[in-house]
Amino acid sequence: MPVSGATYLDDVCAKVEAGKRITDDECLRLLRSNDLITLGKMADLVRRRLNGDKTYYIINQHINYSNICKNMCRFCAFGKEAGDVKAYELSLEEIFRSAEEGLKEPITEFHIVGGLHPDLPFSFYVDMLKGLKKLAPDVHIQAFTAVEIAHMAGIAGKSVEDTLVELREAGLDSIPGGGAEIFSPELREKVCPTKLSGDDWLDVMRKAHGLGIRSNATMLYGHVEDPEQIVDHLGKLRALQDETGGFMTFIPLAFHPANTGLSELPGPSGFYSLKIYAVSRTYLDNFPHLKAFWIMLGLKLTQVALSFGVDDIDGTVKGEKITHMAGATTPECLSVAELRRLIEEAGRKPVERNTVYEVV
Ligand code: V47
Repeated sequence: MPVSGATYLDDVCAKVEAGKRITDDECLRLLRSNDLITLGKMADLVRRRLNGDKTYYIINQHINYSNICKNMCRFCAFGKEAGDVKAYELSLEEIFRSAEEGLKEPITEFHIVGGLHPDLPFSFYVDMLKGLKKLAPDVHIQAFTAVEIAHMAGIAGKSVEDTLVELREAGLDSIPGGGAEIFSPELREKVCPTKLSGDDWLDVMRKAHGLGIRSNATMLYGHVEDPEQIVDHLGKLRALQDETGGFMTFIPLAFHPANTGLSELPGPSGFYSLKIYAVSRTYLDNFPHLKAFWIMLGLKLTQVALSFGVDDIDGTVKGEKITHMAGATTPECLSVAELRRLIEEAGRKPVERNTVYEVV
């Protein structure tokens, strides 16, 4: 369906209709445009080419094993210093018990993320993976952001490659997309000065993909970033995907300000969120999927985002803590029936997937 109309985005629309890649300058123009409907139509065209009417969901469980973190990023309400009244650390037994609880549902994925704990030994992470695989050999383990993996390599005194190989041998199946934030060093200096650099985040992913470990990628938006920094972030992801093909999905994460060091900010509007989703879908032509993490985006906007490029709404998501500690008002989890209703009402076809997008 043609998307061009008499607007100043006509030339970009024509390129998208012809299946051509848009440039960084064109991406910037899209981000600066307020013609949301045209942006949505372009994104919907790309989405339909890649995924038809399908919208994916997964039955999964999140395990946030500890919030003790030596980074203390300003946008994060989850990370706490050891000794803080809100700091916690699950033992391996508690992690396995929480997994057993999750296994009462037909889950196909454990999604595991934590803070950068200064003291836990590398063996803790290896034993966690081994124990979970023993408990549920068929459940995919998507665990540890690139930032955690670089941290573990430092703790273990190993290279990133050797760390990844050892984690994979213990049960790691793929890597979630967290920790990317916005790659710009100037922005990182303002909001997460001690965190792994953007280039190093990309390098961990390059190495993982080189070993055949697939991953996701994220972008935290709606804080102090500018359009140029967004284009730079998306550009680096598109280039790495051209090189490795190892990314499965891109997930823009809507910033939640409550209880963070940036609590004076309002957080992203609905208009801005839909623009970010639509432009990401159109620009990242080599990413097969675009995910709306409903916990962060909210249920109503997630449903609307299905017309702005999104083909995946994550899943039942039991046990998520990162967003809820930052004031998210979304439910703690959703049932399959609720997920399917949300998708069907938007005129899409719900499809249960596993982590690597095989139909369940
Ligand atoms: O890296 C932290 C973000 C990420 C806040 O790969 C915040 O499928 C909003 O990456 N407001 C961790 N976001 C979670 C994550 C994720 C989530 C769901 C699916 C996948 C996937 C990955 O959460 C962090 C950071 O970017 N975050 N604090 C906040 N206040």
